[in-house]
Amino acid sequence: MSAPNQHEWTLDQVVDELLTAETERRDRGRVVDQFPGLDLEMAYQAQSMLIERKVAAGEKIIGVKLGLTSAAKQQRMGIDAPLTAWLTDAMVLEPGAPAVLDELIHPRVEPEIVFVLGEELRGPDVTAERALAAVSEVYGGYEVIDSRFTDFKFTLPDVVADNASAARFGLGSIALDPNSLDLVAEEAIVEVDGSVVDRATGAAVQGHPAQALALAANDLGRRGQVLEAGWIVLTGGMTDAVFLNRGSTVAVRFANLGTVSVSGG
Ligand code: OOG
Ligand code: MG
Repeated sequence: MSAPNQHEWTLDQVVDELLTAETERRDRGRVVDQFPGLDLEMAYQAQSMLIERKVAAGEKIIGVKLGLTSAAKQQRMGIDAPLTAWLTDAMVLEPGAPAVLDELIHPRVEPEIVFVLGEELRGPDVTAERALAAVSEVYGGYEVIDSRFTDFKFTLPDVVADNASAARFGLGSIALDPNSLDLVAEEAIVEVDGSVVDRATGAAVQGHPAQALALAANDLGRRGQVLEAGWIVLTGGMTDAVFLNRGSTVAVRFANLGTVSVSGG
């Protein structure tokens, strides 16, 4: 559905542009420049339309991701507000599977604490405690982000419309009960080809990754949407993301959640 607005363009055009960039693996300029007046609310509408198009093409929604939940990410991207976006089954990389660089534009990898929901979460007014109580399993994971914008340069409406640079993600093989570890203290060490490049603890993610989960539930709740039982939630990059080069491996060593890695293939 094309939401009418007072501009000379439609949200369908915004979605067309972003999907074309993704399909043709071409980075492009910001959509806020091409479509003047594109605000945050319209950007979330465009994001919904974009994901509806993917669903119509056969992809299945399997969860949500948060973006820009840590100071490291916010500072790098120059945006100090978290955002939510969608995960589909087409984004999943099985353990050991490479991120195929020919399918991507300029992928970067970031460490993420990942939740699987045992029950639905419906905002608004979801607290971190309530959010954590809905979690059945915690994983150590990574996300491969791949902004459709040149040099990852974007404003908040741009990155929201672009489904928060979502491209690929993977989970480790260890699933823990959320009550069995201290998520604030859980450390992730990021290595590129065996050299440590960055590290952070779960405290980096909104003080506690469950705060990020509550934020997602409340954000979706305001738009009349629900986090469903069984869904995967990426709580946001704990550190700045690192470029993924061909033949190179990015590994994330979590203190208790095991090691996950991805190579550029
Ligand atoms: C936007 C997506 C941010 C995260 O975890 O913070 C994100 C970007 O950095 O391109 O996925
Ligand atoms: Mg991320």
